[in-house]
Amino acid sequence: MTSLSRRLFVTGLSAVGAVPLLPINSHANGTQSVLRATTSTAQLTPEGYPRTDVWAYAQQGAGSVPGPAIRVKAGERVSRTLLNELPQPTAVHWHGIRIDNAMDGTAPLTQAPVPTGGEFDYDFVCPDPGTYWYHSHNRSREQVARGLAGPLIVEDTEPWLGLSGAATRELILVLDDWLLNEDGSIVEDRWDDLHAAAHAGRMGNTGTVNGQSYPEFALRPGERVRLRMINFATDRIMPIRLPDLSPTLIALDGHPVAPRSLEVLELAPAQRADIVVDAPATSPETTSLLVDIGRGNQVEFASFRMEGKPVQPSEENVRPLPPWKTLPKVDLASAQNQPLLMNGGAMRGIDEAIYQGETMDFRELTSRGMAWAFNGVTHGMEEPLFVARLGRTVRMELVNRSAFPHGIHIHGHHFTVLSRNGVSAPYKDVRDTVLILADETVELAFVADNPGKWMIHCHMLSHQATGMMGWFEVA
Ligand SMILES: [Cu+2]
Repeated sequence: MTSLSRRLFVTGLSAVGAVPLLPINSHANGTQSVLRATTSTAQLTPEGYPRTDVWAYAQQGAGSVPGPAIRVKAGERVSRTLLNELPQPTAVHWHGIRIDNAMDGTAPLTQAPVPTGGEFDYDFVCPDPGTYWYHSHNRSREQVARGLAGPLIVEDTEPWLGLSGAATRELILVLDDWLLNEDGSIVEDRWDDLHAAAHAGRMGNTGTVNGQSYPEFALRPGERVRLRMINFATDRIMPIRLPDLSPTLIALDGHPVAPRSLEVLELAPAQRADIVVDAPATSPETTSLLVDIGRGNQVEFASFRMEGKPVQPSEENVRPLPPWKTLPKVDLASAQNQPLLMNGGAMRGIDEAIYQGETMDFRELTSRGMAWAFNGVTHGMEEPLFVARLGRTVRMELVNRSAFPHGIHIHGHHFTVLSRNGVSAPYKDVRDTVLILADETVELAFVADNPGKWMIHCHMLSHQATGMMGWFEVA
């Protein structure tokens, strides 16, 4: 038996046979809690339909989708030992946390993937309050689609909830999109579907909120509630409507914004928004969370029922969240300019790009399973896109020459969106993931204040897997 086949055999054995024997409580008496990545089932379809086999995170008991909500206060540490009980190597990325590079979970750039039966100690500070999430960052197109993601909530150290104009309570709403067969199982034979990846990505056929089909949330008439909304979908952009709830945006990707009302909230994969809603005091009794699934087709993902003792509606303007005091100010006058050209995909393709050191035309690239490029390099993991000196402001012009939108995520930093198509952005939102439409140019800036190797990639995970990824170094 060769070592490779023996390894596969052992891997297969541990995946099905040895998992219950893993010392899952070995850390229970220490200070480090455990986060298991494991197999589980979930009722993603309505009650009465079969349960779905998923991969899921667990802290105690069975794995769940979404994974258990991890909550800390700003400035506190998250400490979890990842135990991999999956049949594949994995790693956990803590999306949006301005984290110590070694803890960023981006295999293989910042750590080796954790093999089946292996473990890895994650231990890091969460400096900034807000709504975040954690998810697999190894084979993430498949592993996130199988369910490996959970909310990470960093609470402010200053009070907000319950103050005048603020909400009186909060709900986490995780929106997701699953591609299921009729028997409720996840479609497994299309993980490397290049046709989908060269278009808008792997689109699901089943929407869930907090892992359920069409859940109903109770609101008291007149009450003001904070919704922490997260898009867990691998590829689907979700334009969200909350009719009758007068939504007011208060934060994007964790960072506060000056409160502003909005009609449609567009959440790209991985993006978060904190919204304040005012439940109607009298009518209607029910309302919906609607997602536009294309061509103006509004689908109800969840509903809200007004019930219980009415609350005196708040007459006050929505109270802003306390500002972050942790982000260095960008210095555009001395900025390092870094263009990022995005191209590829169906309809337009690429004349040529470098893949694994070889220049190829689009046909050759697609024969290798690649379809996208940054700055003429596809799946560019060999060399950094750029190197920035620690503390330097980086100004990036992201140019989308493809026929599809992309949600670009920069690891380890939050950036300010300066302009779109040359027009100064009215709000100067601070984000970690920005949606760039076809033929759009977005200019952003951040202070490269976090040393290490940081990924920059499209968070349409089908695009990432087929070439739209790279990294930069801060040193
Ligand atoms: Cu993309």
